[in-house]
Amino acid sequence: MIMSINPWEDTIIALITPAGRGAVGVIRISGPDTIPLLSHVFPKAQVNQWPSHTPKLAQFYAGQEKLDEVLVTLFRAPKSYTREEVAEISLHGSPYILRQAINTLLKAGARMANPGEFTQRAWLNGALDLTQAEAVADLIAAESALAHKAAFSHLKGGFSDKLQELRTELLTLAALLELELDFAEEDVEFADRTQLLITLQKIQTEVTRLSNSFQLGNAIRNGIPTAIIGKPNAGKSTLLNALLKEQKAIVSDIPGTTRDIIEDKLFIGGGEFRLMDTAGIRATEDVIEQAGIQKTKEAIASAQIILYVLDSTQETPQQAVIWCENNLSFSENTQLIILGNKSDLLSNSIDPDKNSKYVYLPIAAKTGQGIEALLQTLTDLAGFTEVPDVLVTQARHQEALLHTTTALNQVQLAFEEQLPTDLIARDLRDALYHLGTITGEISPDEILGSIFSKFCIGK
Ligand SMILES: Nc1nc2c(ncn2[C@@H]2O[C@H](COP(=O)(O)OP(=O)(O)O)[C@@H](O)[C@H]2O)c(=O)[nH]1
Ligand SMILES: [Mg+2]
Repeated sequence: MIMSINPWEDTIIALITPAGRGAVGVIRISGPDTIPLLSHVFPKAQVNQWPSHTPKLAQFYAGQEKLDEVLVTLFRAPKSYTREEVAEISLHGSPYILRQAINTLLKAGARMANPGEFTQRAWLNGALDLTQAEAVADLIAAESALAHKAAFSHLKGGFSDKLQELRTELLTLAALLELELDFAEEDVEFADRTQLLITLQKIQTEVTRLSNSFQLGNAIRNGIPTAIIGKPNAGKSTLLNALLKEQKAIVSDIPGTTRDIIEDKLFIGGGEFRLMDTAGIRATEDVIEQAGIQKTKEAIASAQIILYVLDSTQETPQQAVIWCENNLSFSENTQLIILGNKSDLLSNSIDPDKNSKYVYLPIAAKTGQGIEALLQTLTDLAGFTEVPDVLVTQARHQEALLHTTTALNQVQLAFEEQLPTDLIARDLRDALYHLGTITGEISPDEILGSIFSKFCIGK
C-alpha cells in the first residue's frame, strides 16, 4: 500500500476517455505518488528513469496478471497539466481491462478523482486562473464554431488579459489614493482629480462594454432558445423539419398533431439555435392537447426568439401581431418574427405592414421557399455575424462585472461629491475585489505591492 505523506495531497486517478468500449481508453494519474504507482503496475520497467513527455511501451500488471500492453506517458512536475507528477496510460479500451486497471491503482493507494479535480489542482497550483479553468469545461462542452472559439480564447487567457489590464489601471488609481492617505496629515493631493476621473470613466466604459457582451456570450455558449409557435396546422412542424433538413416531427393535416415539445439544435452562422416545435395554441377539450399547450406557454417564456408561423390562407400578418401582443408576455429582449407560411397557395403576395416593429417573412415550409432568408435573419438577429474578440460567456463573470460597475459608480459619485480620500479608496478596493473574483486572484496586499513597486517609497 502506497500512502501519501499529506493526506490532502493524495494521488488521484480517473478514466479520461468516455466510458464504454473503444479502441483506446486513457487513465490519468496526478499527485505525488504517481511514480510509485507506475512502478507498482509496471514492475518490469525502470519507471524512475523514464524521461518526461515521452510515450513508453510497457506491460501493465494487475497483481500477478499481465493485463495489457500499453503506452504510458509521464509528465514530470511542474511541466504537467496539474503541475504535479502526472501520467497518462493508454490501454486497450475494453471495459474489463479499464476496470481491472483502475481497481489495481485504487488498491495501490490512488483515489478516484472528483469531477473537475485535475483542473482544480491546475488552478490551485497556479497553472490556470479561474476563467481559464472554467474555459476548459466550456471547450469540452462547445458544440458550435463560435462556442468553441470563445472557450478557446478564454482558455488561452484572452479574457484574463483583458481583466488584468483593467485591474492594473484600477490598481494605479488605488495606489495614488493610498499614497495620499499615507501622507494624510500633510494634506497633500498627489493625484489630479480631473485626470483620475478621466481614467475612471475609461475603466467604467470598458467594464460596461464587457458586461453588455454577456447577452451575446451567453447565446453563443448556451445556444439561443427559439420557439416555433402558432395555430394548429399552420405548418410549424413542417418548418422545424425544413430548418433541420430531416423529418424530425410528425406532419399531418390533422390539427393538434404535435403535443410534446420537439427540440433539436440548429447550427447556422457558426452559432447554435435550440429549436422548440410546439403544440398549436387553441381552445380544446382534449386533456393531452391542453397539457401540450401548457408546455407551449413555458417554451414561449423561455424563448429568446419566437417564430410565429401563420397559414397565409387563414390569417394575415396584422392579425398575427395583434394575437401575439394580446397573448404573449415576452421581455424586451425577446425577438418576434412573423412567418407567413403556405405562401405557395396564394395567388398574390401579401403586403406586410411597413410600420410594424416585427420582422415579417413570407415562406413556404413545404417547398423550402424563403427558408434561406429566414436562416439569414436568424443569424443577423443573434448577432453571430459581429462577435467581439473578448466577450463574457458566464453568468458568474457577468455578476461580478455588475458588482464592479456598482462599486465604480460609487467611486465616481465620491469623486464628484469630493468625499474624503479614504471613502473613495474603499469603494475602489470594492471594485478591485469584485474584478478579482473573476480570475480568482483577490489579495489586498497587491495594492501595497503596487505602491512600492511604482513609487519606491521604501518605508
Ligand atoms: N401548401 C403548403 N402546405 C403546407 C405548408 N407547410 C405545411 N403545410 C401542410 O399543412 C399541414 C399542417 O402542417 P404541420 O406542419 O403538421 O402543422 P402544425 O400543426 O403547425 O405543426 C400539413 O398537411 C402540411 O403538409 C406549406 O408551406 N405549403
Ligand atoms: Mg405540429
